[in-house]
Amino acid sequence: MEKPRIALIGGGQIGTTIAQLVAQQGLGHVVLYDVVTGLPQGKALDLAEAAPVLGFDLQISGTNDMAGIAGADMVVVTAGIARKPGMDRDDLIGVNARIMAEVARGIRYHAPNAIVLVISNPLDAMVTLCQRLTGFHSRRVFGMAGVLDSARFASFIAWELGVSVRDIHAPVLGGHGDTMVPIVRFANVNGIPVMDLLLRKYAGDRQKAEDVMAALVTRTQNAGGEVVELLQTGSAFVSPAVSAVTMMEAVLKDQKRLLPTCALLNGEFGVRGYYVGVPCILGAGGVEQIVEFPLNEEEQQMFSNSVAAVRNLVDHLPVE
Ligand code: TXD
Repeated sequence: MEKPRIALIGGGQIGTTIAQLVAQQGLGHVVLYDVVTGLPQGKALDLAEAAPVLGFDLQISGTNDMAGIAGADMVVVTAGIARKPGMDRDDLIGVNARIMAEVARGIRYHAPNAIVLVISNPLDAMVTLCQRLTGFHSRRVFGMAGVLDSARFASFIAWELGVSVRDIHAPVLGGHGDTMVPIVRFANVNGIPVMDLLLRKYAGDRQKAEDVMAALVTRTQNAGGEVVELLQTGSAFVSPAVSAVTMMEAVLKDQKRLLPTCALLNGEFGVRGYYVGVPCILGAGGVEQIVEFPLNEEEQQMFSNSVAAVRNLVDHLPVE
């Protein structure tokens, strides 16, 4: 069966890492597009020459002409600037909105049937702009953030409890910013609530367990900035890339995965007309279902606060 054609818009840190993962996993043929002359071509050639060692028979190409993405089945957008120390994701909106305007029009023209995964920050606003300007049905345009944020939450829990990351589920919903909503109630280690394991670790000291969990939540909300401060030259790219490829695989292999996804809500969770991170079933049709569940009072407060932050950003988008 013919492999799908995957177009990566943006051949930077994340785009290049995604290209390598896609090739290694044999997910599909790759075309890397970037505006920097020679960059996508050089990165594609380098990856293509790794094929005999990595053992993939795929077409890997690079282009500075957006016509090169013609006929893509899936488009992944990482085009845009990344944060530097001291910057908030929202500080990127001016530059990245103008880039997204150009990119979205190119996708609409060259890949009108593609499913589009947006990664560029500020994520909730960029995916909104991409969907508006492509005019694609919202189930075909969605964003990656929650899988990454949940991975970070799970990592911090694993390191605190001294258990394998493979046994942890720790969903994070809401906007991809400091107001993101780790769902503590659902955080578990193979079904055992994390809070119960913290109480066990701290000999029943509930206040200590709650303080530790609060610190894990805060670290999750600030995890992107923590990497930016250490790197000084850009933001995280391996964990975002692997998170994106998980979502891509769910679509390309029609896996019906239930994953946190930045999706356009149409009344779900009491929100209409905004892209927010919520549980979704991802399959060949893209966002095939939005999975609503009742939030408790604290979760509802945090979720509403996060939606308000998204709304404030989206309602002030500089580009229509
Ligand atoms: O969870 C998430 N969604 C976030 C996303 C996690 C981490 C990083 N997040 C954001 O992804 C980050 O804040 C940036 O906005 C994007 C891409 O991050 P990356 O680290 O890959 O940035 P780079 O290395 O600067 O790469 C961006 C590339 C670069 O090569 C530019 O030349 C290119 O984008 N670029 C363009 N490509 C195509 N078309 C246009 N117009 C364009 N403008 C710049």
